[in-house]
Amino acid sequence: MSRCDFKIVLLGSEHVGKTSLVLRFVNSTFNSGTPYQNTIGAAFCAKTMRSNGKDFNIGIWDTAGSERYEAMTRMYYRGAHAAVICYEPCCLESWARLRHWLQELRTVEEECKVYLCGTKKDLLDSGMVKREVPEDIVATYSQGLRGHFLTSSKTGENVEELFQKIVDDCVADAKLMRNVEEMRVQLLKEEEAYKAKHKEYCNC
Ligand SMILES: Nc1nc2c(ncn2[C@@H]2O[C@H](COP(=O)(O)OP(=O)(O)OP(=O)(O)O)[C@@H](O)[C@H]2O)c(=O)[nH]1
Ligand SMILES: [Mg+2]
Repeated sequence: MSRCDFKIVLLGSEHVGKTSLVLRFVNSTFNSGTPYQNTIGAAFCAKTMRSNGKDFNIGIWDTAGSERYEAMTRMYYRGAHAAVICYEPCCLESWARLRHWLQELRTVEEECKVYLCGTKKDLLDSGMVKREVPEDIVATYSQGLRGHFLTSSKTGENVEELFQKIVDDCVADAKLMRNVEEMRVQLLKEEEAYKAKHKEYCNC
C-alpha cells in the first residue's frame, strides 16, 4: 500500500538549509564536503514515523527557495497538513520572506499547521556567525503557530524533535485522523477489489 498519511511541506528562502534538514531527518546524513546545490522545483521524500503506538507514513515536499520557482511552490503546499517555514537566524534576508509564506499559507491552506525552523544552530553556537534575527521578533511571530525549533542538520540537534512534534500534532487532530482512517479503509477496499479482479485470470 503506497500512500502518505500526512503531507508536510518545507518552505523558505534559498540556501537556508531545507534540503539538508530533510536529508538529516530521512537519511541521517549531512553533506558538508559537497558544494551547495540548489533544489530545482521540489523534491519528495517519505518516511514512516511512530506516534501514539501506531505507524504513519509521512511525505515531505522539499521546495526550492529560489524566487524563480515561486509560481510552482504553491502547487506543493496545496493540501499540506503541516508546513515548516525555515529561516537562518544569522541572515535577516531569509527572515524577510517569512511573512510572505505565512500569508500564503493562511489564504491557500487555512488548516495547515505551521512551524518555524531556525536552521544552522551549530554555526550560531560556534560563534562563527552573529544572530541577525532578534529572538523577541521570532517569539512574537511564533505565537499562534504550532512551534519554533532551532535545528542543526550538521549535528542533528532538534531535527527528529521537530518532525516528531509535527506527527504528534497531526495524530492529535481528530478531524485529520478521521480522514486518515477513511483513506486507509478506502485503500484496503481498492486493494481487495484489485486482487479479486486479478484472481479471476489466475489459474494457480
Ligand atoms: N553548518 C551548517 N551548514 C548547513 C546546515 N544546513 C545547511 N547547511 C549548508 O547550507 C547550504 C545550503 O543548504 P541547502 O540545504 O542546500 O539549502 P536549501 O534551503 O535547500 O536551498 P534551496 O534548495 O536553494 O532552496 C549548504 O552548503 C549546506 O551544507 C546546518 O545545519 N549547519
Ligand atoms: Mg534545497
